[in-house]
Amino acid sequence: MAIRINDAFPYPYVIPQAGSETGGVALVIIDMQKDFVEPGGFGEALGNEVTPLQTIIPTIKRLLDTFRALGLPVVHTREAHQADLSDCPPSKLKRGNADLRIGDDGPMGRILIDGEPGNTIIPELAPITGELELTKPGKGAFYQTRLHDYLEERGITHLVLTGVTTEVCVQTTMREANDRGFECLLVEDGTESYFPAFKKATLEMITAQGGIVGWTASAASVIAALTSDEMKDL
Ligand code: C5J
Repeated sequence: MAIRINDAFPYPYVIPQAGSETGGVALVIIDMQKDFVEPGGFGEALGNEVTPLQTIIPTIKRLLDTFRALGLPVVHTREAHQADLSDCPPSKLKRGNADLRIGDDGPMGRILIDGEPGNTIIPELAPITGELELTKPGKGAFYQTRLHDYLEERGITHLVLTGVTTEVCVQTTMREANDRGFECLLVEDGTESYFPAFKKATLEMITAQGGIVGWTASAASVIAALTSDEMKDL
């Protein structure tokens, strides 16, 4: 049974046979980890005001609840490095002039290191059993991860993307996914940036030229389409 988001931009977004073995949709939640969303983490160390990122938490939670209720796959990512930093290229380690760098001790443990308190997903959106929680050393969720195999094994063709930050890890992931043949929709009110102008520009550039990278829609539109009567029959 197809689902259709009629008011997606730049034109309706259709997921054929959602929930079946031959097609399907997954929710991807990018990097909703304390490092970026809470004070004392990497985001703040880079000089950003982090509270604007917290405004999307209830919206993502509504999407998460919907996907969970329908038994649809959910993928959570964390930008994370191994404790010995062997997966962090020197270019990334040295970039910028922040007081705290990747691997340094911060108020929430070592910055951007897997297993540290700051590297955990915020409790409101914490993964549950059966959901994929991926660590990724890059901005994109496909780089040096098993995400592509995971999606292919489950016949997932369509991705609904959320998370932070819009123009960095979210956009990189959407572009990687697009190049791999996935049909991607970015949830307009389910993603946020430290820079409002960058969020706006990202939404515009991915949907320009007939959806050169993909679609956007509001969380309400996605939820309404997923919970329509057709979907309830699945
Ligand atoms: C950044 C991310 N902004 N998750 N990471 O460095 O977007």
